[in-house]
This record gives sequence, C-alpha cells and structure tokens, in this order.
Amino acid sequence: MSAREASQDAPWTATVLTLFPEMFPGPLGLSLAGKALHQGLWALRVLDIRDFARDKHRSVDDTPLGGGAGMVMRPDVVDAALGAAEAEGRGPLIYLSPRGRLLDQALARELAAGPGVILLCGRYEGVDERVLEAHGVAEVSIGDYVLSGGEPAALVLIDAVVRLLPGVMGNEVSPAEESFARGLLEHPHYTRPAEWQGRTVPGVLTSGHHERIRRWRLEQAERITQERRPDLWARYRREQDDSEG
Ligand code: 4HQ
Repeated sequence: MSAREASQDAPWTATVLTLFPEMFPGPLGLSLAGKALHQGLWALRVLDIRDFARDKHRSVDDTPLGGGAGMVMRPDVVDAALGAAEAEGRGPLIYLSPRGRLLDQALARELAAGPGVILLCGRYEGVDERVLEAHGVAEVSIGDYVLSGGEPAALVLIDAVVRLLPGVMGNEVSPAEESFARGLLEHPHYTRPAEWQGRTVPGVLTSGHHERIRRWRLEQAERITQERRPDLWARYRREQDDSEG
C-alpha cells in the first residue's frame, strides 16, 4: 500500500476561501507544487466568498462600526462560506493575518502531517471578529508586514507545506536533510565552471572527499547562521546542548 492509500484515500487538501479565486492555483500550478498537484499528491479547492452573499448586490463587506477607514468583511457571508468549507472537513481553519502565529518550518511540518488546511483570505480591513470567534479560527502570519490581502500569504503557506508531502520533493534533498530542518541557514552552493570571472570555488568541493565536504558545509551553515540570525543560532545551540547533555 502506498503512503497515499494508507492516509485513507483523499490527498492533503488546501481549501481556500477568497474573493479572488483567479489567484489560485497561480504559482502553485507550476514547477514542483504544480507537478505534484497534477499527480494528485495534494488537492486544491477554491471557494469564492462572493458566492455566499445573499442580497441582490452580492455584497460581502460593510463599513466599520465605530467609524474609520476601509471596509470589513460581513460575518453572515463569511459564516456561510466557512460552513461550506467545514462541511467537507480536511484540517484546521486558519485566517491569514499579521496577528497570527508566525509561520515557520515547525508549523509547516505540523500542517503537512494533518489532512489539510482551510484558509480564509481577508481583504479590506479584515473580517468581523465575531465570525472568527464563532468558528474557532486560528490565525497565522507569514511575517511582520502588511499585505493587501491574505491570498499571497495563503500561497506561501501552501507552498511551504506541499513540498514536505511524501513524494513531492523527488530527487532533491529530502526535507529531513535540508539545512533548515536542523535549524541552520543554507551553506553556499556552487556549480560549474570551477573558475568564473576570476572567482574560484572552494577547493574542498572538487576534492571528492565526501566527509570533508560534509564538514565544510556544516561549518559554513553554522558560520552564516551565527552571523545573520542570532535568534536561530541561539536555538540551534540550545538544541545541540539538549541532545548531547
Ligand atoms: N494581511 N500574514 C490584511 C497580511 C498577512 C500577513 C492579511 C493583510 C489579511 C486583511 N496575512 N489582511 N502579514 O498582511 O498573513
């Protein structure tokens, strides 16, 4: 039985709720994720939030109570859309928002281990708070900056998860071996020619000495992490201590 059959038939499924369904699959229809999508290694369902608007103008937003700029997505419309998405199951309900838990490799791994995700993409100033409460929606942020909508964040989250699914990575480094899995930034990479515009490749990489190459790459990854990301370096050192001690 294949990994997919063992996981009870349906592949990992991203359900996206959006006012801009044309943005999907977008870049996820190409390259690694796109190939895996066509192979059925994961599935994408896109629901147009506007389809759940009930009035004749199909309005999805309204002005903020208390005043102020912009518009807020209506709770009744978002409720109907979430209800439709939840009826089909497949994973935690997540609203993309700068207020959420920061997306990192650990969260990507957690989500990849489950049946899928239901992603609510907000536009305007966001969604009426009560509908998030009523559905017990979790919030995830892709970083400390402001997007004009949740859709690019949803694309980022799905990309980070899909490449971890069984069978998706093909010939490339397995997710367990890649640098970030160990909590380090990547070592430098080189290809031919060994000299280019007067710049040479570190000699060890053309030495054929696999153990020395492995050690050199680890040293470089550690040096770069220490220099650029003291936060990741501190955590890496802690985890090393814990596993040695
Ligand atoms: N937004 N990480 C505001 C984000 C965002 C982020 C999404 C902007 C939701 C209403 N989402 N809308 N950063 O900036 O996830």
